[in-house]
Amino acid sequence: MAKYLLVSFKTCPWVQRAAIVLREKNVEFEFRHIDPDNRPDWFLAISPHKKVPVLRIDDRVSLFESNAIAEYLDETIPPRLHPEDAVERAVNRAWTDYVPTFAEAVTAIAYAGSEGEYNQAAERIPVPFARLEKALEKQGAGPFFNGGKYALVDAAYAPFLQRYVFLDRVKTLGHIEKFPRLKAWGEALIARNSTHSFPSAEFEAMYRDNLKRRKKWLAQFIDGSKVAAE
Ligand SMILES: N[C@@H](CCC(=O)N[C@@H](CS)C(=O)NCC(=O)O)C(=O)O
Repeated sequence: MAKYLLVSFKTCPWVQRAAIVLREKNVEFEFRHIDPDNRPDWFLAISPHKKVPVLRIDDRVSLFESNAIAEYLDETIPPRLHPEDAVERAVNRAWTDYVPTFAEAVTAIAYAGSEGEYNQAAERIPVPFARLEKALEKQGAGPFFNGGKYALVDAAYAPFLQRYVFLDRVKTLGHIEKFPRLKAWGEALIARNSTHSFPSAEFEAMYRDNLKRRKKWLAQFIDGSKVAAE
């Protein structure tokens, strides 16, 4: 088995996606967390966009972009997480391409500078939620995107469904309750061990600390908000 090093910022959702795929495949890897504000030279030398994740393989090759990393791992290490059927696989890839749009819609509230901007951003969240809810009609009884079998597309959405829950606990949004399939999918992904790089409560606390440090409008609600679940 090759030697894998995953270079990370602790709370990066795109790193989390790559880590999920490694864990789903039971691959041993070194998880190296670096400081976003003080990126070491060895990292700058192997990361073309200076971003995480980077997956370094056998101290020889460096892969970047979480989707490319996930696809590479799926092509090289069993079990295959993409569906066997080519049409189903294409549909999964299409919805995976939608992740950045979904991610931006869910997390924009964390970057809003005023109440007005926050409300505007919050109002946009149901748009991608409704689209995913419709896509999930094909999942049957679930609990995953394609039904019973966990797939690469699940790994791509898990970090952002988790962040919605974190943000909803800081200041109630109440959107996901209107999309029962999406809600159940998110719960199944959050319940899955592979989703977690850190103990849940510790990770949520880290996420909240980041929000506080960012000093945007939402930050004022952190101390009084519901305590993270164990
Ligand atoms: N499209 C990239 C996004 C990666 C990304 O945005 N990573 C963030 C951390 S979560 C980063 O490294 N930001 C540093 C920067 O923009 O300079 C992927 O999927 O890997």
